[in-house]
Amino acid sequence: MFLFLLWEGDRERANEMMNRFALHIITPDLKGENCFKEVMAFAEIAIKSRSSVFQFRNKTITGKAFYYFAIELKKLFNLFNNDVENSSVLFIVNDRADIAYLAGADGVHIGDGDIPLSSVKKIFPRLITGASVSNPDEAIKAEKEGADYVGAGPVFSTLTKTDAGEPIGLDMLKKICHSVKIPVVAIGGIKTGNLANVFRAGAKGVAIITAISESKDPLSSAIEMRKIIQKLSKKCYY
Ligand code: TZP
Ligand code: MG
Repeated sequence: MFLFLLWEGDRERANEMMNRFALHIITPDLKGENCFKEVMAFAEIAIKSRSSVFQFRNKTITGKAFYYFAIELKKLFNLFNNDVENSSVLFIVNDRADIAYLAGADGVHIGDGDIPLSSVKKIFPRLITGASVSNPDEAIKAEKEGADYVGAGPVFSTLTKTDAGEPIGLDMLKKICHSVKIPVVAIGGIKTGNLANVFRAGAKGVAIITAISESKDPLSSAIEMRKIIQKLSKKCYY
């Protein structure tokens, strides 16, 4: 009986982990006068599709605008997360740990050009911290320095991040997944058609921009992705 309860507990924890990082919806580099509305619409898609993570990313607006958008996004997530039992969307800010902290976001996602992971963890220990990696060495280093998850990519070719380098491919993704215990989230060129291969390689989640931003019906696309991922993740765990 005790053993059974233990196993049930493990399964619940595995499920929780799986859902926590399973589907990240990331904003594209929106700009112009409708930018704010479009960012909020993206957040609503993450909420309505019951995605796990909404990541606010924008390389084009000022730090001040980024800060104010993050504050407004936090208000939206507060409203939603107070409303819904047992389900919430993690709010993660790209690049800026300071803004993530000031806005009260759940976490920050950092890459090579940002405040180093070890400093983020020291100064902002409360923030869930993700780090971008493209090989096992980087993933192992990020795990040692306290990353909660790594974003691995670009797995496939993408037009979104022109400086992302050559696609790492599924074999490298698999190596990264084997190299660390923290969840690996695949990014770059992820579509409904390659989800199965990505999860088979060991990813615990995916992060998407184009699959939503270029969709004719972004909400339906996000829901479809989430449903496929739910099925795939179950296959991986049971
Ligand atoms: N990092 C690697 S690829 C990428 C980022 C932020 C962009 C997302 O890719 P896509 O193909 O638009 O979903
Ligand atoms: Mg960055």
